[in-house]
Amino acid sequence: MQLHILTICYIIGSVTFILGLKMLSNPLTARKGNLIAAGGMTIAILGTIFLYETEDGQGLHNYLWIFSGLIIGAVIGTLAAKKVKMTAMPEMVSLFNGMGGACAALISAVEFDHVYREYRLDMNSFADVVPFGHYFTISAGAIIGSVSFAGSVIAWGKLNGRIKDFSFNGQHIVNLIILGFVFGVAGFTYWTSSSVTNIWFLITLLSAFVYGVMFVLPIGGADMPVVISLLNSFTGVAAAFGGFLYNNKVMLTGGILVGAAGTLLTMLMCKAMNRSLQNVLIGSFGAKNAKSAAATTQGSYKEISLNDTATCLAYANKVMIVPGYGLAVAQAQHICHELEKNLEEKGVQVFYAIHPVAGRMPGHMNVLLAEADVSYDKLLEMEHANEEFKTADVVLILGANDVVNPAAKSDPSSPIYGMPILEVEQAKMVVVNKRSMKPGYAGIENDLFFRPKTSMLFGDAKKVLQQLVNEIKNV
Ligand code: TAP
Repeated sequence: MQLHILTICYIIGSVTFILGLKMLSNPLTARKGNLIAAGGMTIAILGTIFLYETEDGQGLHNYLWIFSGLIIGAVIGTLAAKKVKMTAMPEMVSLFNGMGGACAALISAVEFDHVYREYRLDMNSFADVVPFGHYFTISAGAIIGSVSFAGSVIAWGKLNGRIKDFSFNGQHIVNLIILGFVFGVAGFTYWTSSSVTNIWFLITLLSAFVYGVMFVLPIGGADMPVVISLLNSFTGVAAAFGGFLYNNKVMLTGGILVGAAGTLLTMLMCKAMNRSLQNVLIGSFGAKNAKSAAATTQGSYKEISLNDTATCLAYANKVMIVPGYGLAVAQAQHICHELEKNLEEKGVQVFYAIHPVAGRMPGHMNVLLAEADVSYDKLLEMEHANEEFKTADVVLILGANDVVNPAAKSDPSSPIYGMPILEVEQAKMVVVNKRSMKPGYAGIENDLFFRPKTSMLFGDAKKVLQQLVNEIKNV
């Protein structure tokens, strides 16, 4: 009977994950979707804690450990989520993803220890007593989980600027050797009759960790979005292996959903960057190229005053706003929405052009603008936006840089070469708001700022937008 109720809990969990994921695809339903999936997850966790029985009819009894872990985790997670600044959200998401990978690796390590003790692996070889399928599930969860954990920690450091891109000649060969070593030791652990199989397993875990670090370190320029999505899918797959190990259906469903969603996102990000996955992982992007591209741009730029910008905006028929990472840094989404409403009151059509990798996490600009209640209909995806620019009078770029950099189309030496960009120059006039002439995430100069159609409006996006709103009221 207990088992049947637990199965129902798992079905509820699985269904709510699918519903939640579906609802997450639209900002209007995303919050509710998140809550529904979290509710389903809570039911599945509580069901497991109170209703799970082993084959010999034993339930879980170590409640002190379980609830201590749950409470500590819940307190840290809640405080971190409440305290985090919106701008630090991408790095926190990366860290949380890494924690998922670490959990999956730990589950595999615990199961390894379980098998090790049960079958006295200090005296027997794994291959003699455990089917290969079971060992494969344990080691795959351990390896993928460790890679995901290590890679996500490096991604976290890169997103908050603490870790710089690092690459050296032949790094990809070194990485392949490390990967070969990981698989080699994992295989050796299964077949060896060594009395220290557990040490070999530990070496597998550690070398997978080193591979995770080495695999993400060299990826620079603007290719991080692809890697972040790939790490998401790794965590999902590692969790699914955990589900297999414990025959836990809800963990399996959750892992498969995250793995599949992460894989789809990786493919979408590759498409957005116009790269193949292989190109991102073993291509030669990074700081070296960034520097050579940075040195090439020359010339002078022209500035525009607040007053002139306000006049151009107020008398335009159609204005396209291009939000970027700087808008999130300035937390200027609310005042941006106010500017949009003021312009519309004056009969100006306003749209937002959304680049798929603008900001620092997938869907960053959508989330940011949804927070300020910007209508979803106003958000145009890149292809649609590139059509609309042709009929726009003014393009107002707010804290975006790489996603409008023409070098992506014209400079084969640029680390962002090949990435589709928002083609803002098709509009009659381009106004760029940023604080200085400093480059964006890819670390390269932007020739757009020096082009005849472009005018620079320097200042923090929030302050500039506030002043623009005031000026427009008087136009
Ligand atoms: P970026 O190219 O990073 O440019 C942002 C610009 O905002 C900077 O040039 C900065 O110039 C300006 N800025 C910063 N704070 C500001 C403020 N308070 N007010 C006004 N401007 C401000 O951003 P993007 O165009 O959105 O491109 C995103 C980049 O990040 C791409 O290279 C992408 O590949 C990468 N990336 C994306 C992701 C995901 S998943 N989306 C993940 C990792 C990396 P100043 O300092 O001069 O103000």
